[in-house]
Amino acid sequence: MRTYKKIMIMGMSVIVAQAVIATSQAEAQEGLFNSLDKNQDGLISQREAAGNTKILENFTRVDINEDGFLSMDELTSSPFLTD
Ligand SMILES: [Ca+2]
Ligand SMILES: [Ca+2]
Repeated sequence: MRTYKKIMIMGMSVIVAQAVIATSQAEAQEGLFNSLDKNQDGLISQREAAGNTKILENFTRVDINEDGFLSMDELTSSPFLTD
């Protein structure tokens, strides 16, 4: 029974740690988004993306709805920008 409890606690710690990592990544991307969105219209244009090589290189792939701008959702859900 004690072993079972230990395993439960270990498992829960892993889940909590993963949630913390996921949250900090999302926060980092939000911070990145806000710093790139110079005119603060809630979208990143190709010109604004010029400040970040990684985003610029993946711009067309991150721009899921192909409107020529990156929204916060497109940026945070993109698999191309994670390290
Ligand atoms: Ca903008
Ligand atoms: Ca878009």
